[in-house]
Amino acid sequence: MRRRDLFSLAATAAFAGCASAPEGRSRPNILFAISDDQSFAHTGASGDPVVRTPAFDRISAEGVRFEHAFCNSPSCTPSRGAILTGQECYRLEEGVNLWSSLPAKFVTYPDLLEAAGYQIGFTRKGWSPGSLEAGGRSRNPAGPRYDDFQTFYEANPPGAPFCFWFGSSDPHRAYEKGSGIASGLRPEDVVVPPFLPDDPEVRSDILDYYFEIERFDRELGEILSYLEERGQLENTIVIVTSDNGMPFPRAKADLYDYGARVPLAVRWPESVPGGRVVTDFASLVDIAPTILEAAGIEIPEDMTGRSLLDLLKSGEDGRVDPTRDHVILARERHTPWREGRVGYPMRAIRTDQYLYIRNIEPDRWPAGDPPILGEVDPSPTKDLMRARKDDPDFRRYYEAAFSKRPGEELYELGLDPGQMKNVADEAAHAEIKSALAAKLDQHLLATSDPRALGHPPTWESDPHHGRLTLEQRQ
Ligand SMILES: [Ca+2]
Repeated sequence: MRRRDLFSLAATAAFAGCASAPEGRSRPNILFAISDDQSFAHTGASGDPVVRTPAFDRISAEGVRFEHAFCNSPSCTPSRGAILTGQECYRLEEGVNLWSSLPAKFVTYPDLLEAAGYQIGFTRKGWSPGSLEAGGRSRNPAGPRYDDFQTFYEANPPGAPFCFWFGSSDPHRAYEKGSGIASGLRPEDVVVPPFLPDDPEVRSDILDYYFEIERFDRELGEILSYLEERGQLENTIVIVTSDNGMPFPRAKADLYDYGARVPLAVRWPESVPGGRVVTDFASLVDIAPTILEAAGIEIPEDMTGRSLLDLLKSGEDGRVDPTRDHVILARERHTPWREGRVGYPMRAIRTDQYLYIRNIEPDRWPAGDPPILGEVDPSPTKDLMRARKDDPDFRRYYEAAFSKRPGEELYELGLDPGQMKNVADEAAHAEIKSALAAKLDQHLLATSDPRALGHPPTWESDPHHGRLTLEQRQ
């Protein structure tokens, strides 16, 4: 626990154990809705001209939308582990890897809410993928599993506060090819990100991804309507985000914006003035302490995330807290499609103007060994980029996604928002590069990253609990 005096601890414990908060106000419900592989840019509220996300847009319009929200690691398991524990993925031992375990000693925010009298549950994709048993757990770290939100809600005693995790598997691949166009979405309206070739195949693939984002959003809308009909929506903190970015080359599993920057909006009309857009940097590590503070529960000392509650309550737009001017990103082993089944360790710092990435093992292939390049999910876009890699119009995109990278990368975002021109070796940027590296190291040391502390991690040899079939990665 944080070092606070005994009176404070006792008061908090008493509050947490009560059926209702002081002054007769009931404790807020929590609805955490998380899509799977959705980049920051792909919501209506953030300005995408094609994808339709009325439920996300409503949460944004009636709450706070974060312009600079980032997952901690752009890979399902470590991202979800960081959300649930409020700790950076490299603090979670084996939990830093995809298809790993989350050792039971790591307390999650649903556990703490349950101990304080909350009804907790999740549906579909909670902490995942990985092995519960290998972590010494008998249930998902997100709580008991339910078929859907309605079943969970109806099983609860009337009036009991709840905390529910709605984990959609959209827009994770595989997609039904052509589903986006078949649903009426227009390929000519797609904004192709600057790191992908502008080709009809890519545009159609992006529309299939949008089709699934829209499905997630519709289901979120149904849950919001259900709560509204029961008079519960106003006392529910609704948080909507994603675990990592779009499943395309140079996006998911990479630390560039389309891999690590995610949508995030929070609505809580009782306490949070709505209609705001904030530019403060928020990490999904901050979600757990935010929820605990809103519920009046003491934040454990080993939660390294910082509560967003003051910011949410501030009523201000733009940069509310000047210290929230950067975020730290990390990755270890996503898929092990390399000789020796090792990962591709990276750390990064993202500020308003720069993205600085440190590739710890630059002799390895970032997207996995050729020719499988198994770090990148199979897709029509990946197939196209591989098939036409010798075409001058495609070569640079192929190189950016699949080739080896130097030990350091630096992107100047004002000139290069697509993060395609590495200026790490340019003398003009030497000073800022070293300042960013120092700031990154400071954070890694302060949060006990084993790599920063010089403790040889076992991550490279930790078990992979999933199946590894070649067909899955081609
Ligand atoms: Ca994911």
